Amino acid sequence: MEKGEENDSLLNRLERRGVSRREFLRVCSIAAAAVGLPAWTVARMAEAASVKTRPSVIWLHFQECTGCTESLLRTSHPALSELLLQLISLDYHETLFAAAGTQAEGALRAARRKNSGKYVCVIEGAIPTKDGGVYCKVGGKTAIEIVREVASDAGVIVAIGSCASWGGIPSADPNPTGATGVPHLLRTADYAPYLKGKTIVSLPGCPPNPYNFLGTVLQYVTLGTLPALDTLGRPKFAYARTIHEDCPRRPHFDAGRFVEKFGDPNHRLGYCLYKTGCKGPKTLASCSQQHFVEVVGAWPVGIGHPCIGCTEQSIAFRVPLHATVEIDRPTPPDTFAPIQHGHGGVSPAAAGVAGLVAGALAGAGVVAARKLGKDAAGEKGEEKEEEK
Ligand code: FSX
Ligand code: SF4
Ligand code: F3S
Repeated sequence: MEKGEENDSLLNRLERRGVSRREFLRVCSIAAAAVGLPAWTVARMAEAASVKTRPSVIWLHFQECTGCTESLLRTSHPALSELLLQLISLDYHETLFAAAGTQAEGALRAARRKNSGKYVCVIEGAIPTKDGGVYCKVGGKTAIEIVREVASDAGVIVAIGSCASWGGIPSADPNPTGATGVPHLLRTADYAPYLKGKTIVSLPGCPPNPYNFLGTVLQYVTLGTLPALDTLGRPKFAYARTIHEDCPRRPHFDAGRFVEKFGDPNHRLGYCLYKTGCKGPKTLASCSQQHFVEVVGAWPVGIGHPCIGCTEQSIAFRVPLHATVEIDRPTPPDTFAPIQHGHGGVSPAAAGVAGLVAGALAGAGVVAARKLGKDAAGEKGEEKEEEK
């Protein structure tokens, strides 16, 4: 933001940069559609943009890799991340701040004072609790102290990424620093008084899909409400369905077409990655519907690697990457998502029909179980027959 612009509305600031109201509304429409907000919220975004006050956001970093911030800034449609940064007043963010040292600490104090009780406190990274929390200090204070202070004055708290949501990589066994997530820390007896009944929104993922943050913030800015949350504080719009339910490779799963090992012909054909350890059937996340950085296919399964269940505390960094998980609900859906192009081989229609026929004839649960138990050689021969 340029000097002197702090008190001007977003629309005025954009207009000075040559961005018309029409263009702004177009970007708002894309953003609203991407995160599942109704079309009428676009008008609310325009209203929010024409007022001078924007919600203050204080963004803290602890034990993490900064991938959450990086993925948010790497949206290939720059207008989306720009829109987000323009709709909020990012008053403190160690990665994006030009200021450092006492100047940065002063900015944090000032933002807390000015917006006490109202600001959004975003926390990225896990919090080490062992040995008094000495394993992560910023400006001479432990992460525990900083969370306690900043969270106690916040209006709402957002734990972004798996590290902040439940501990993530830093909490992997043997968890030498006693790393834990924000909800767990702030709900333990010693720290619960600082929470003062505030809502904690959790956006797990390593990194989380940027749209989950974008959708949460857009709703907060435009409607003044938070999205519906599940019992773990995760927005239902992004964490109510498993990866497996909407996976473009699902027709292959239902038809019993599996990659047996990385680089085999089935891998090149884009078959299902279940046998190479895909955790999609046990992972609640929206990646299979909402790919990253607006690039079609930019998500783990889309580039040929199994989902490692990075949103799930009981799976990520605990269950070996390529170990298979049990299938809870093997029954196929009535309709199939299109198979991704670019992997060659099976046409979307052919694989979809194969899945439907198999499901209709014997029930895909039976088919999948049968296929899962088959040896690779026999299965390949059968699939060749099916493709003819
Ligand atoms: Fe990294 Fe964020 Fe993973 Fe953690 O993401 S992408 S280690 S969830 O806190 O920066
Ligand atoms: Fe997709 Fe993985 Fe499910 Fe296969 S097991 S359909 S790759 S989510
Ligand atoms: Fe994570 Fe699986 Fe999505 S590994 S990024 S939840 S596909």
